Amino acid sequence: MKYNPSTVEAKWQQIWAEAGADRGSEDGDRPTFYALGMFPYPSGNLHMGHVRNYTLVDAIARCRRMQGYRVLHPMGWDAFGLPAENAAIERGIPPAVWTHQNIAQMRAQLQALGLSYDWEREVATCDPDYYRWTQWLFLQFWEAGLAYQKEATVNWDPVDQTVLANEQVDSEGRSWRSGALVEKKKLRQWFFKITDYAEALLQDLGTLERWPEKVRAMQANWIGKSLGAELTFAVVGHGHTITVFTTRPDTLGGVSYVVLAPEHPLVEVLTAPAQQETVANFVAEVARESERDRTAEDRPKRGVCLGCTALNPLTGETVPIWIADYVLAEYGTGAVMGVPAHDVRDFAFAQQYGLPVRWVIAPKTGETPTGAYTEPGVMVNSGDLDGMDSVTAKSEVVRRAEAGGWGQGRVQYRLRDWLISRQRYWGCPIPMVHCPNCGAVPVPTEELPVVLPENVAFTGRGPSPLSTLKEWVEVPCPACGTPARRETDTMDTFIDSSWYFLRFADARNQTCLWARSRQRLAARQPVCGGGRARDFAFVVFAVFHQGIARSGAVGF
Ligand code: ANZ
Ligand code: ZN
Repeated sequence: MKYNPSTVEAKWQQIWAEAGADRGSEDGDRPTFYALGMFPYPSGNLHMGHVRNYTLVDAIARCRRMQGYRVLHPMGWDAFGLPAENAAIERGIPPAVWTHQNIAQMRAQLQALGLSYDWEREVATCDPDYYRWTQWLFLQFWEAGLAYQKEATVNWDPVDQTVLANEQVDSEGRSWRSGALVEKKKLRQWFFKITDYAEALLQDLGTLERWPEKVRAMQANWIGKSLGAELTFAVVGHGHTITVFTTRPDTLGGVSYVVLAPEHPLVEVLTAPAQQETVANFVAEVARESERDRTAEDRPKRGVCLGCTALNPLTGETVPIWIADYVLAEYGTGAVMGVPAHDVRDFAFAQQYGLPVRWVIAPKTGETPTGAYTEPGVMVNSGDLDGMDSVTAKSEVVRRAEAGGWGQGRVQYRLRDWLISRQRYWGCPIPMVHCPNCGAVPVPTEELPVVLPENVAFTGRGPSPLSTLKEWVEVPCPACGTPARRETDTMDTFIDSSWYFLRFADARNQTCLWARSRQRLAARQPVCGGGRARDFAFVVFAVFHQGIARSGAVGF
């Protein structure tokens, strides 16, 4: 007999489907197992990477079933995102239509492969039934003070008058569509306050059993905990002070200059009249550079001096104040004490601009360093600290700073709050309304979902089609009834995909995100009903953990 896969396999797949062979069973005392493969973006067709990945998970799921486990093996779609908008612009197909066509196509392909999914639990993040709970999560965060707005820099296309995603800016800094040089512009954006969880996330990396060490190390670096100090330098002849963040208070005696980020609020105030033009030009130039370029190791560091000086709180010496591209506004205090003798970047900067280099830590081997010496050693050229071990000197300088009122010890995390606003159409609407009287007002949970309108005109130019859709945007304020405007930003798609593994456990629940009774299936804490605060903390934790894991994994 000839083996004809398309008839034999189709026949048995049909029989398995009718028998519910792959359904995640919810009763019985058998042990549970959750076989979760990362759900795909519905780009159109499966590729071999999908086949490889999903076949592996399927083999595990089948093996566990044979071993007697009740297995949860779901599949769904990470269905919001930019490619659907691009397809709409290029081919004139609405993003929703394009996405659903792709889902149908890829589902059929997965089914033809005979993968043992429980299709009754299928979810797509672009379905109101799913994103209603994404919005619900947002409102929980808002209530808990974990969702907030602040100004942040976006890529602005001055020709199309639109915000661009990083992927829409080419390597020369031009817009993919208009070709215009992309500008940086400040807009009010929504953030999740994940930094509140920095320490907890870091501590809990230790509980991830059997995770590869390199993955845990990557996550730890992403959180980037630094122990250091904030030290204050008085500006000579001004009432102002500059506070720097340093991980090396032991090198305070070796400071040759103080350097601010070009965006630092004191730059304008401190610049000497003679330097004003040079400084303004430099600030404008740096504003056009990306953070990656600014911090690249192999690139010359550039800066200009402001024409004023600061007082070293330890030695009483005065040092010049500069601004430089390698100092970032958002990290630490946006100001650095420059110690060329012990920091590689500062050394390069000092070489470039002829600033002095003074070693205050000597290697214990007795050698004389020629470049930046970054290891611990023995204190030299530091007055009464001389001879002290540099590690001891670190805490001694902090102690003196605290006693003298010119500084204090501080923990700094590299992790930043999560910028979740996207000025895009094809995403989960942020369920907020802006009222002229009340400010930002949450949409009441009973009114969720805030449905994304699907009949929109798509040109790819100008602002997001959402913001021009009058009948959608104009709503009464939920609190006072005054005419108000819906938030037109949508959420970063990483939020949609940060919690889907929870929804699979209870995919059809209409009254909550995930009910307590499904606890055993997913073998985790529930998030519905009483004990909200604690449950909620968990979701935040889970959501953020995933969010960070993923953003770390793709390296941004
Ligand atoms: C003086 C110093 C001397 C430093 C020395 C290092 C070595 P991590 O470990 O990543 O936290 N820094 C602080 N704020 C900065 C900013 N906004 N932009 C760029 N650099 C900044 O790095 C902390 C060190 O990075 C700080 O310690 C500061 O340089 C620099 F021998 O202060 B250090
Ligand atoms: Zn109002």
